[in-house]
Amino acid sequence: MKKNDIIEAAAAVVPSERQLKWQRLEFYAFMHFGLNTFTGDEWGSGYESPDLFNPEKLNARQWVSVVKAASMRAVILTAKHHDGFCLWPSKYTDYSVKNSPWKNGEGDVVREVSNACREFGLKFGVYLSPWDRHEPTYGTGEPYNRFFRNQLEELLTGYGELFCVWFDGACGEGPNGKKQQYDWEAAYALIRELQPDAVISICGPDVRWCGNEAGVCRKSEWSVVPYYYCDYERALAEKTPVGGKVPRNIRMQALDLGSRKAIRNAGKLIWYPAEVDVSIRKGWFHNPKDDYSVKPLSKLLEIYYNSVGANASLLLNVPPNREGLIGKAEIEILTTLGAQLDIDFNENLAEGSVMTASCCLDQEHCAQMALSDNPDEYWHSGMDPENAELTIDLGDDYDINKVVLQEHIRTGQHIEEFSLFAEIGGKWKKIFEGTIIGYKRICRFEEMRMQYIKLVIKKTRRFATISRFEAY
Ligand code: FUL
Repeated sequence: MKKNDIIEAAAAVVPSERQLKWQRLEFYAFMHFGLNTFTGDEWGSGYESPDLFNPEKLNARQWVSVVKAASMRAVILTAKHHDGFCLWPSKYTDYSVKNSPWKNGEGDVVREVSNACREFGLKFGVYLSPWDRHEPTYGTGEPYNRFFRNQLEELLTGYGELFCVWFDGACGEGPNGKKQQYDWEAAYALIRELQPDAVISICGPDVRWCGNEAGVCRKSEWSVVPYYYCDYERALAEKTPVGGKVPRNIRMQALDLGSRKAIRNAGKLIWYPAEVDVSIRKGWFHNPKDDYSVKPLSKLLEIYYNSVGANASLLLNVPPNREGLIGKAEIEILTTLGAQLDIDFNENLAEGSVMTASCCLDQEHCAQMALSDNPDEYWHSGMDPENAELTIDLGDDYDINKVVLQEHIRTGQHIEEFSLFAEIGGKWKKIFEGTIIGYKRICRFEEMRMQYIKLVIKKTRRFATISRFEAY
C-alpha cells in the first residue's frame, strides 16, 4: 500500500456502536473473588476444596456502592478464574458455590453482584477464564469447547444485560497435561447472538490489553492499530507460534502500535482501543498480608490521568476480602478518590464561552460545536487543514490547570500532534504539547490565569474533529 493510502485507510477506521458505548464508561472496577481469596493464592490449582469458600458477610451492595463512590461506572466480576471454581451454581460442574458452605450451597455471587449493579445504576460484565485447571475435559478439544460455551451461555442468559465479556490471555496446561485448542469463533458468535452490545475484551476483537499491569498506557495510545493485534492474545493462549497470522516480531508491549511508521506495512487496520487493568493492591485477589500495599490517592490519580486522560479506559481491580466485603483501606481511598475527581472536574469554565476557528467544514460543524455537550455535535476542520486553530474566549480571567479534549471518534481518530497556548500578559504562551487525542485527552499544566486558550492542530490524518473542549 502506498504511504498516503494507508493514512487514508487509517483515517476511515471507526468504532462499532458497542465500542463507543464501552468507551464512554471510562472508569470501572474489576473484582477478583473466589477460592483464591481464601487460600491466598493468585492462581489456584483446581484442587482446592469448595469447603473453603464461605464469605459469611458477603454484601454485593456494599461492593457496588464503594466503587460507585469512586465514580466508577461498571463492575467486571471473575465468575470463574483459572482454578475453574464458579461463583454461580453452574449446571455443568460441581466445582462451584453450590458445593460450598456459603448460604448452604444456595448462594450465587454473580446474581448478587449483577443485581446490585442494576440497583445502583452500574453496568455489569463477567470475566470467564478459558483456562480451567479443574475441568477434566480441558485439553480434549471440542468436549471442553462445548463445556465452555455452555457455561458462557449460562452467564449470557441468566444475569441481565452484560456490557463486557473479559477473556484472559493467560493459559496453561490442564489437569491431564494437555493443551486446549479453543474455538474462539464459536464463543464470540454466541456472545454476539445473546449479548450483542457486550464488548469482548483482551482475547477478543473489541478491547485491547494496554500491554502491562502497572497502570500506564502509551504516550500515543492509538485506537487504530494493525489488525494482527486482535489475534495476538489468542495466538499466545493457544501457544501457537506467533508467526501464523501474527508477524513474528510483533509484541503487545511494543511502545508504538499506531504511528504512521507502525502502520506503514500493516495491511489491514482495526479499531482496537486500549484498556488499562491494574490492581489497587499487590495481588489480583485480596490477601490480608498485602494490606500495606493499597495504593495511595496520589498513585490512583496518576493512574487515572494517565489512562482515562490518555485515550484508554481504566479497569481498576478492587478485590473483596474473605468476609465478602471491600476492606476499610479500600473504602477510605476510593471515597477520597471520588471526592477528589469531583473537585478536579467541579466546574467546566468553558461552558457558555465563545469558540472560533481558523477553518471548518461547514456551518453545521463550526467552532462553537466543540462546546456542545451532545457527543454527536462537533467541530470539523475540513479536509487537509494546515495548523488548524480553535480559540476559546472564556469571557473573563480564570485560574486554569486542565483542558479536556475529545475527538468525535464516531468519525475516527485523526489528530497526531497538537499544542495548547494561553494568552498571558498579551502574548501566546505554550502551555501543553501533545500527540494523540482520541476519545479523551486530559491536558494538565501549571495553574495560570487566562481568558483565551488556543488549540493548534499541527498534524492530523486527513481532517480533525473536536467534539468537546472543557477547561478546569
Ligand atoms: C491475568 C491472570 O492470570 C491474573 O490472575 C488476573 O486475572 C489478570 C487480570 O489476568 O492474565
